[in-house]
Formats: sequence, structure tokens, C-alpha cells
Amino acid sequence: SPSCPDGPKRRVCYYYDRGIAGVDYGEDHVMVPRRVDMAHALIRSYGLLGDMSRLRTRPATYDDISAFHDRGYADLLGSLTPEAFAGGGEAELTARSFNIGEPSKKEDPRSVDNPPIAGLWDYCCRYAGGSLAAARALAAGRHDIAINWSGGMHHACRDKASGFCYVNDIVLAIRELLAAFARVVYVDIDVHHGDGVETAFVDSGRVMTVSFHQGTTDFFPKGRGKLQDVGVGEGLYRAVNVPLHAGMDDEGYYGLFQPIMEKVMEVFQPEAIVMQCGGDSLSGDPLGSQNLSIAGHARCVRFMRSFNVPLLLLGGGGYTINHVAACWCYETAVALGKEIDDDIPQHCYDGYYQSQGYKLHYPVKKGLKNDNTNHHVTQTKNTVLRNLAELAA
Ligand code: V1S
Ligand code: CA
Ligand code: ZN
Repeated sequence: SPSCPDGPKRRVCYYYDRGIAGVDYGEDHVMVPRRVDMAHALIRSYGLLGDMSRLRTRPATYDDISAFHDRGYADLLGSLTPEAFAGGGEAELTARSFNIGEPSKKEDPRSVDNPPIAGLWDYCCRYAGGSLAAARALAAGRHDIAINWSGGMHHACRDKASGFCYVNDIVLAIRELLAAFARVVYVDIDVHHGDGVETAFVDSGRVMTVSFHQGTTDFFPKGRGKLQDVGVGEGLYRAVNVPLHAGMDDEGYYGLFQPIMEKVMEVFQPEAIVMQCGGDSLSGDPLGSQNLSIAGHARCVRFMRSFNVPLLLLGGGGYTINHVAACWCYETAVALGKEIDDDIPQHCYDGYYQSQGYKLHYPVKKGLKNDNTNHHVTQTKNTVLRNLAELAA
């Protein structure tokens, strides 16, 4: 079979749906679905589309979504419109009870986490449909790596929205993979804890969830992802949490990521990997305070790819849209085993990259304080490795 310098050539498939670009969380909202369109345009401008199969699929159905989500919640998602919500009455109350528009009326409507957006159901079905199709492509053995940058909505719960996430496409995709593979590892490098995914599989012996996240007091989702949260029942030691302080750099991050994921792969022997590549762990993100470069973020993707196990790459957070688009484009090249030029080609969104000198790799914050002491990092690593060793015993 054909090979590249780092092993066999990977068959990569890619999902992109232009119906997602126009979704609007609201003028002041930090979540901008257009960043996926920007990533796509960049990927196209580098000529990478020719190296991948394009996944054309149907949107997820009500049955697909209610395989995990509560039917009452799915019904609400399917019927809610901004007009019905604004009209008050039953629709508004029901939406608020599912954390859409927030439970409290006191909230400033411009800064609601989960607004009742126009085209909500269509949006959910499209990004979830992409992750499901990507999982099916891996399960059928047709591809080695599948990508959906519009997915990765890791906070959505069975019966409520949370953290800009309405439907948990990751849980749906993992369930699909479990029909074909005995064990699945989920690894989440978004700056937030992957709470919705961890909760869904916390007692499962077949899914191991690993989240690296900012774990400072009050950081969203508050109280989740503690080092001591290790799973329950059949899932004991199969939930891994790596909380970090602000200012983490590439070297410190990889110094944790590499040995932990190496051990995870050794003790759990997964048949498939799902990786949430949230771009809010990148330097300069307005919500996160980590200091990763695109190269540092992508190094984690490259490491997971090196195991040659079917790999599903998903998006997630990321609120400096030019940085996120550049990152996901570079990670698409990593998936393909290609090195791409640092100069951003001319394309429809190139003006967005002026602040980074039209280069893919923008500089991290020089002199930013790293609150992760060597002592703290070593202790965290040793605790996680000790827990994982329980599975090897
Ligand atoms: N941190 C943070 C943050 N910022 C916002 C926000 C900002 C502007 C808006 F117009 C609307 C919302 N919300 C939050 C967090 C949620 C973060 C979700 C991250 C999602 C992900 O990257 O992991 C994956 C896509 N929400 C909160 O902190 C909750 C509040 C406690 C404060 C904010 N208000 C709006 C709700 C309650
Ligand atoms: Ca995370
Ligand atoms: Zn996030």
C-alpha cells in the first residue's frame, strides 16, 4: 500500500456543509460558525480538497438525535423559533427549562450562552449528520481519518443545551463507532472540559474519555474535570482529567499530552480514536488563557495520528476566528501527512489574516506568565499515570 515518510498513507474523508456558515448566534456572541467556512476556504486555497474524499451526507434525523437525547428536548429543538421564543408563553418557558435562552430572565439577552437561534434544528442536524457520516466512514473501513470541523459540541447534555452546544454530535458519533469497534478513546484538547461526553460514558468500560482543560476556579463548566474525577463502575479509571492553569506553553502541554496519551493507548488498546480539536486552547483566545501555538496544538493531532488507529477529528471552541481557521487548515494538512507553506494563499477570506502577516503560524504571547509550575505539571502527570496503571494491573 502507498506510504508517506511517517508510515502508510492515510485515506482521509472530510465533511463540509455550507448551510452552517450562515448560522447566527447573535451579534455579540463569541461563537461564529462562519469560522468553519473560513477554514474550508483556506483548505481549498491550499489545494487540499483534492487529497481527500468529500463526505456528502443527509442531515441527522430526529431518530439519530433521540438515540442519545431526551425526546422532549429533541421535540423542543425541532419546534423552537426565535419568534415563538420572543412571543413569550409556553415556547419560551419550555426553551428556558432546557437551558435555551438561559433559565433566568435576569440574563442580558445579548450574552446568553445558548440563544434560540434561527434555523436551530437544521443547524444541529447538519453538524451532527457530519459527525455521524464521518463515524460511519471509519466504521466501514473506507477511510483511516475522518474530519468534521463543524462538530465537537462537547457540552450538550442528554436533556439540555450547554456552552453553545445543543446536540452532542460527539456522543452520537462514538455510539456509532461502538457498533463496529470494541473500544473507543475520546481525547479533548479544547480549553474547556468535555463534560457532556464524559458524563455520557462515565460508567462505560468501552469508552475512555480524556480531557485537557483550564481547571481554574469558576472556569466553565464550573466544578467539572477535576484530577480526581476518574469514572465510576465499569468506567473506573476510564475517565481522565488533566486540569491546567493559565499560560500553558507548547512544551509543557506536550510534556503532559505525549506520555499520558501513550499510556492511554497502551493500557486501553482502543480500536478507534475521536479527537475534539477545540481551538480555544490556542494563544490569544478571548475565553481561554493558554499559550499554545498552532504547531503545538497540531503536534497533539500528529501524535494521535501516529498510532494508525481509525481517527475522527472534530472542531469545538475557538473564538479568534482567523487563528481557528488557520489551525484547522493546518491540522487537515497534518491528517494528510502534508507540510503546507506558511504563506496564506490569496482567497476570499485572506483579509482576515492581515493581523498575522498573512502567515498561517502566528506568534504566541511572548513573556506571558505560565502559572503551571514544573512541580505542578510533574505531579499532575504522575497522578494520571498512576491511575492509568490501575488498568494495566
Ligand atoms: N468563559 C466564557 C463565556 N463567555 C460566554 C459568552 C460571551 C459572549 C456571549 F455573547 C455569550 C456567551 N459564555 C461563556 C461560558 C460558556 C463557554 C462555552 C465554551 C464552549 C466550548 O468552547 O467549550 C465548545 C464550543 N458560560 C459561562 O461562563 C456561564 C455564564 C456562566 C456566564 C455567561 N452567561 C452568558 C451565561 C452564564
Ligand atoms: Ca478539553
Ligand atoms: Zn471551549
